[in-house]
Amino acid sequence: MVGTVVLTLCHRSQLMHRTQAPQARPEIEEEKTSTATGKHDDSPHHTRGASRSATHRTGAGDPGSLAVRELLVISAGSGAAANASSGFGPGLKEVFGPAVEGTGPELIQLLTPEGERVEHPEFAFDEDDETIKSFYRDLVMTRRIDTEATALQRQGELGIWASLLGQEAAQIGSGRAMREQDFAFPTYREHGVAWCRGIDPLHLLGLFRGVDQGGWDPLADKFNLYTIVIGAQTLHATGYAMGLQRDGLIGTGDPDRDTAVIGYFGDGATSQGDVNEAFIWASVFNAPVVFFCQNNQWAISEPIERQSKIPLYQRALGFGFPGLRVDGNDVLAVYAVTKAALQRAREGSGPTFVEAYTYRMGAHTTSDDPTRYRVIDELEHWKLKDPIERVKAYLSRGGVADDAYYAEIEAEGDEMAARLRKGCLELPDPSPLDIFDQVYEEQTPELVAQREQFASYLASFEGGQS
Ligand SMILES: Cc1ncc(C[n+]2csc(CCOP(=O)(O)OP(=O)(O)O)c2C)c(N)n1
Ligand SMILES: [Mg+2]
Repeated sequence: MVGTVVLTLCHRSQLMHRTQAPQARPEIEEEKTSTATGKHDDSPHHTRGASRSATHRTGAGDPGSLAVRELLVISAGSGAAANASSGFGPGLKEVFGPAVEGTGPELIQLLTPEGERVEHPEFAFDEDDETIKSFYRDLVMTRRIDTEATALQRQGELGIWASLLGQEAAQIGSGRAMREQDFAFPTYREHGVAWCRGIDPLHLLGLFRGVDQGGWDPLADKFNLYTIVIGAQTLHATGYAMGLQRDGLIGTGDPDRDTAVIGYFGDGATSQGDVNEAFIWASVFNAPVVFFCQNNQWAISEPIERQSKIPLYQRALGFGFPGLRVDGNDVLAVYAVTKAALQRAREGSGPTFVEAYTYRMGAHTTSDDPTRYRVIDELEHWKLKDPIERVKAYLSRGGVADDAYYAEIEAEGDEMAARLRKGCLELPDPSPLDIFDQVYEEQTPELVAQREQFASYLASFEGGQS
C-alpha cells in the first residue's frame, strides 16, 4: 500500500545532521562542553543550541579563507560578525544593506498578524473584501484537507503525509494570483495551490496512499504532478517557460494568451544544483518564470542558517533578476507580490524570485518528530503570526464576516473531510502489472516481455492475478 513517495521523502539530512563536521571552532567547543555535561547529540536542547547559535556566530561575510574564518570567529563575541567587513573586501552589510538577519525591514506586508491593513510603497492589494472572504474560505478548506490527511495517516490509511500547516497563506496567495493559463510546478507540499487549481484533494490522498502517482491531468489543470526530488521541478518550470517563449505565448498584450510559469520549492532546495542551474537558464534566456520559495525555516532538521548566510531573496541579484521577500503568512501581500511577478513574466520581462517568509508549524512529514531538533518557543512565536487568524481578525473587525459565515465555512470543511475520508478508503488498489502500462505511451518489446514474465509469476500463486 505504501507507495514510492514514502521512501523518497526520507530523512537523510536528519541523519547527516548528527554526524556532520562542525563549521567552525565555537561549535566544536560547544559540543565538547555538552558532552562533558552529559548531554549528547540526541538532546533537542543541545541540537537547537548548537545549530542556531553557532551558525549565527559564523554566519558572516566572506568565509572563503581560513584567515577570514578566524577573523570572524574572533569578532563573533561582539555579535557583529554577520555584518563585519573581513578586510578582504566589503562585508555583506555593505553589499546588501542592513537586513542580513531575521525578516529584516524589507519584508513586504499588507496585513499584520493582528489583522490590520498596512500600506507598502510598491505593492497594493487592489481587490475587494469579498475576495478576502473567499481567501479565508480557501485557507480554512486547505487546512481542513491537511488535518484530515494527517488523521488518515495516523490511522494507517496513508503511507505518509507532508503537512502544509502554517504555509496556507503562501500557497493560497500565490495560487490565487495565477491566471487560468498559467502553469505551476509544485513540490510535494503544495496542497493549497492544488486546491486553487481546482484539483480534487482525493487525488492528493491517492498519491500519499500509494495507489497512484497523483492521478490528475497536469495539462488540463495546469498543475504538474508532485515532485519529490528536491529542486528538480525548477528546471522543469524553466524549460516549460522557455517553451512558452518559443510558442509566442508571452508579451503579446493579450491577457488571455500571455502565460507565466511558477515553480515552487523550499529553503533547503536552494542549496541544490538543479535550482541554481534553473536560475541561470531562466536569467540568461529571460524565461517567463516565477521562482516561488517557501522559506519555512527548515529542511527536515536543517535550519535555514545552514542553507544561506544571506536572506534567500538576495541571491537573485547574483543571477541577474529581481528578488523580493514577502510575509508568507500574509495572504494579501503574497497575492499582490505574486500577481506582479507573474505579470512581469507574462509581459516578457523575465524571472523573479519570491521568497515567502513563513514557518513550517508541523513536522516535515508524518514520519518526522521535530521536537528532537527545534525549540517549542519557536512554534509558539509563529502561532501568533497564524495566516488564517489574521484574515479572520480583519474580516471580523470590519464587519465583513460574522460567526454565521465562519460556521458555514467550517461545516463545508467537515463535509468535504467526510467525503475525502470515505473516498480514500474506497480507492482501489492498483494491479502490480499497471507499472508496465504506464512507463511509456507505447509499449516496447522489452516491456512486453517483462510484463508477460511478471504476469506468469503472479499467476503462479494460489488465487494469483494475471
Ligand atoms: C534530491 C533529493 N535529496 C534529498 C531528498 C530528501 N528530502 C526530502 S524533503 C527534504 C528537505 C527539503 O527541504 P525544503 O527544500 O526546505 O522543503 P520543505 O520540505 O521544508 O518544504 C529532503 C532533503 C530528496 N527528496 N531529494
Ligand atoms: Mg523548508
